[in-house]
Amino acid sequence: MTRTVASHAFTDQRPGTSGLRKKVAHFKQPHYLANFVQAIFDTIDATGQTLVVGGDGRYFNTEAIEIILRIAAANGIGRILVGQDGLLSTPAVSCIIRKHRAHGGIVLSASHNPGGPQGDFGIKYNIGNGGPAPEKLTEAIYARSQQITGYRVVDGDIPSLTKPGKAQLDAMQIEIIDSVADYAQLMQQLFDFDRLKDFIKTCDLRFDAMHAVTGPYATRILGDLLGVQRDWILNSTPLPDFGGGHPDPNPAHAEELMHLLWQDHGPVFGAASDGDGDRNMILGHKLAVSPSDSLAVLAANAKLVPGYRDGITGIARSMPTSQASDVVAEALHIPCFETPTGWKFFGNLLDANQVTLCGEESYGTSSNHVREKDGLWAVLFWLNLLAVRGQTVTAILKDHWRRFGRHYYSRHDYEALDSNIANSMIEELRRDIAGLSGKSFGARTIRAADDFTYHDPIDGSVSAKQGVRLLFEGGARIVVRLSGTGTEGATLRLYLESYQADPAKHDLDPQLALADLIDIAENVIGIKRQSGRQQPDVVT
Ligand code: VG1
Ligand code: CO
Repeated sequence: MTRTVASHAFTDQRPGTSGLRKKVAHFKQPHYLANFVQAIFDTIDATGQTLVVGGDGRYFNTEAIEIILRIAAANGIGRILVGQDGLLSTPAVSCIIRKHRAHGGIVLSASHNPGGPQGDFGIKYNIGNGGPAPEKLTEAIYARSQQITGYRVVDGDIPSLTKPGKAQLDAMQIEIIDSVADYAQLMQQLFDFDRLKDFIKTCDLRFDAMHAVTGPYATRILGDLLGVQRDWILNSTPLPDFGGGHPDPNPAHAEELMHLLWQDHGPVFGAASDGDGDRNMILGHKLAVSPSDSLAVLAANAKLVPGYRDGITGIARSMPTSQASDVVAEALHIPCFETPTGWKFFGNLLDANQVTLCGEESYGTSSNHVREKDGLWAVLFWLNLLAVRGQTVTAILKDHWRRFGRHYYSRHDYEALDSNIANSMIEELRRDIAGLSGKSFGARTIRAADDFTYHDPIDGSVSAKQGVRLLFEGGARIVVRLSGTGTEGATLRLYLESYQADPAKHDLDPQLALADLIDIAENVIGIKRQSGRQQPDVVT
């Protein structure tokens, strides 16, 4: 039976970089999640259609799925595919939407943010191409959420999600599906699994699932299909609080893996994935690959991997991501696009076949096989490259730098700043932009400065205020923007990049190579001066 529950609008339901993210306690307020879900259904019109639903298994995942199922049934959704145990990685949702021609899907995740009762929760709508809803749609959902006065629900038994099978909720069919099968099949189409199996017998490696959603995927694909030893797949059981950790695969948060790779006779390959399985970190022995470099290396070597044997049509990177991939695109005579931060901006370019590979500096890389970034895909891509080239990660990276030059790169995050201070810092910088070009600081001269505006070449939409850029002669850059995924105060991200062509200077610590830019950033923006912070919270 369908009934309507009266509620009132919440003013803070505008999705950020990747969906709506708030503290768990905020999401658990009566009607908060239900309102947003009703706003999605009011906006998309999926009556009689198929949707996909799953999450990264964090605290509140199962309760949220139950709420979504009740509202979906009451809104006339025909069929819902739900991941077993409520689990689906973000790239798997994308894969399943595409394969089963679903109308769209709902991803429950706050990605790399910590989970548990005190942690974060999130919800995101993906469209029929498998990718995050574009801004036009997220804005429409937000607008609807501001007018909502109630939502519809169906009462009745919700099936247990622990086993694959079919059930009914009112007129809606619920299909509980194997969370891994479709995704694993796609990976087998893209990579040379026979070769990988042989290679893996010879390779000392570790994969860290960080107690997040990639556990079951890594166990099936790396373990069962490729023969990686079980104890080399670390933290493979998804936990509602990610074992108390921060499921962000970077050198700062993947401490256990870093420790193993930095041992004298440690493994030669290491990788990790985030809460929802869309990020990846790649490590060699005592070496962390910068995500921007990773995109460039994959692009330069794509033809060695079966799924990309015919070459790539183009590359897209988010604006703050280093220009390492631009240099590769130039050498390959293919276009390179610069988009705002967030995977939703890659969808149009991928759908129009303008690009094959996409990447972000925030440990995100993927291709046209789905419309999300894809952690395990990047790991398999690297392993396939190592197998074909018969070289270590370190050798491949150094060879890449010799050929294309090195883009030293780093991101400094200042977390949970007072929002007023952070906003006024950015506003002040915007006011100063006009006067900055032509200014010199030591050996560096600012060639141009602006606040990045993106003109989508496919649908003509315009996204302004995407980050302040200081562009220096010779290609160095300083970029500053505020995060759109945080849930506490404001997080300010400072991105630093400097190009070095000379191979004799390719072995510096990035913080040293970027030291003068770091000083210039402080001089111009004054983050430390204005926030009172002595240093960034996270350096990657
Ligand atoms: C961050 C990253 C961005 C990424 C987004 C979602 O956004 O910088 O590159 O797309 O997280 O990643 P922001 O606005 O905080 O800088 V995930 O793995 O949350 O889906
Ligand atoms: Co993520």
